[in-house]
Amino acid sequence: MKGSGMKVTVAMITMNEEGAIAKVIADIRRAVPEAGILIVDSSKDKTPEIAASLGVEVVRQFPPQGYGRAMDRALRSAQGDVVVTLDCDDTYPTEAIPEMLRWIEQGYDLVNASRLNRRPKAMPMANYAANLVFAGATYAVHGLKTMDVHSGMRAYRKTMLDQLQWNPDGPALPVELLILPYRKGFRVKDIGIDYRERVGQTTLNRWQSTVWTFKRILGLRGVKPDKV
Ligand SMILES: Nc1nc2c(ncn2[C@@H]2O[C@H](COP(=O)(O)OP(=O)(O)O)[C@@H](O)[C@H]2O)c(=O)[nH]1
Ligand SMILES: [Mg+2]
Repeated sequence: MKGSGMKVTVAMITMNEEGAIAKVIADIRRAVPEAGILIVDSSKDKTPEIAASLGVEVVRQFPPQGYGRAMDRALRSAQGDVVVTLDCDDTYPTEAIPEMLRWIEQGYDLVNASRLNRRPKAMPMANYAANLVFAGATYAVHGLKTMDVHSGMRAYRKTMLDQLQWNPDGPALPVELLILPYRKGFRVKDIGIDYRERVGQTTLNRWQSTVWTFKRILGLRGVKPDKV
């Protein structure tokens, strides 16, 4: 980021996002011109060609191995001091990236961009209600205050990621990527963002995602900080 000397990589996972990718890349470049962009791509459509033609680093993961495996690869292969993630479907506001980076500069290890500080018009009521239940459970079990454990928009300090071991298999990895660092004693910051309607089809399987959200919330109960 300008002035701070931090090297930033914006890492996205992509599956058949040819309708959105060029816009999302342009928006990222406008928001953080110095950042590198990486995609882990499992598309059958033109997404990887479009990204490569725009100078983005493309890692192919084909056939698709699911959200978790793709996100794992993205977080592990991104270079630099900070890794910013967002969906490649034009739902998240890239304008919020500089603010997220400022919080990292100020010493936070993870910034979670919450879509749910008020109800987003783009989110169906059932999803909103489910997210409130997940937030309540996360607070009850871990004491972590956030409205949005499923946000795909985050900034992670790379040295923190290097110290964490998450389970990349199964749905709802974002839940673990938020709660695990918090339990380990890293500094987690929540900011509110606006959320837009998706371009293209969702890959979300509601039932699987709900079951895995609770599995991950409960499975992390015993995690203790290894920092003092
Ligand atoms: N590489 C890769 N990307 C995926 C896979 N599944 C989903 N994605 C991408 O992950 C992001 C989030 O998925 P999305 O369908 O938007 O989930 P939603 O936000 O819960 O509706 C999008 O950018 C998808 O293209 C996968 O198996 N492999
Ligand atoms: Mg999405």
